[in-house]
Amino acid sequence: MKVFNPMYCKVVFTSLLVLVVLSLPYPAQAQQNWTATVGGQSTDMSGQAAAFLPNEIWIHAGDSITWTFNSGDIHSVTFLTVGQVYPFDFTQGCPPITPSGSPFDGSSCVSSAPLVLGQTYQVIFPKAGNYEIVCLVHGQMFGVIHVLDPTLALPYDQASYDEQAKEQLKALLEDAALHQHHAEHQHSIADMLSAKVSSHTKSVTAGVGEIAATAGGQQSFSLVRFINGTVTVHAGDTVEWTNLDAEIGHTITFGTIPQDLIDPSCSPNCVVSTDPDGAPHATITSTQQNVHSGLIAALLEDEPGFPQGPVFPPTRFRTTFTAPGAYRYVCAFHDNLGMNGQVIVLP
Ligand SMILES: [Cu+2]
Repeated sequence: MKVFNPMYCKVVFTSLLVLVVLSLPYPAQAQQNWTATVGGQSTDMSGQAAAFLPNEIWIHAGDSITWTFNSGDIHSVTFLTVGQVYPFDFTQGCPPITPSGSPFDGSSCVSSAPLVLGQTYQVIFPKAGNYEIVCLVHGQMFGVIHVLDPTLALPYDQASYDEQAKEQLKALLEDAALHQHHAEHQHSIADMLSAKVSSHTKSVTAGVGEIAATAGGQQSFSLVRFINGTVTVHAGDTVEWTNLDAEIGHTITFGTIPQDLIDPSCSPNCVVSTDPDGAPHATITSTQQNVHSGLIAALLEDEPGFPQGPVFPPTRFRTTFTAPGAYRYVCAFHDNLGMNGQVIVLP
């Protein structure tokens, strides 16, 4: 019988060494700066991911995170205080806009401006706690930062987060591409969801999107395009645009982009009326007219604990064309991403 086992001895010695090391006073942690990304897009910018990538991060108190913005669509990095109302005007920050490198400990809000591709924003987290990160531009884009006491172990390293970010973005953009394929090859999506107000109506899908969730929050992908957006009709016909994106609003804008992007408008010498189902409806009589749908978006959800709101915003927009011509239109929000189309009106 073997009494002395060198292997056993080695294990005991190693275990003792580990215990000694663990019981030493914990060395002061170097304050780490973590990196993450905000948003992402396909090469042609049609696919947009409204997402914090990744949207759940564990760090130590004293650490910071630098977010790099990665899309032509704007986003913000914002930390509101508990109880603070999510503001309507994203251009003002939380408000205010706070400089990059601001500390957030839950006592007062911190927010970047709306930023795009290549810009960065850093936040320092001096105090342990679980903090929600939100985007003021996209209501269904949020995540959580877990700030732990420096003595506690962290579940992931930077390389893991880089990998998660890559995988999450890939999944979102693949979904967007799949929708583009379906939408272009089965125009019935738009037809199916179009309100058939008359037989002389053609429908265009003004954006498609879906919201996904991780344990840490929500992300969404959007196809920022008018799908089959070039349509040919005859004078007297109506074109109807329908937004199938739960996250991103769009506009249908002919001519000059107006100051007020939210409300419909038409000039000169024309008005936008409202159809019985709530959709704004313009009659355009010349290629010289400026017609703006206002914000068209999938109906906003009601939130638990808040009073029932009105049916808002309109989900559809209709335009009746009375004169032959080529009518180019854009989305006033996403013209920069290539979201445009054309209505060709034949006699
Ligand atoms: Cu748009």
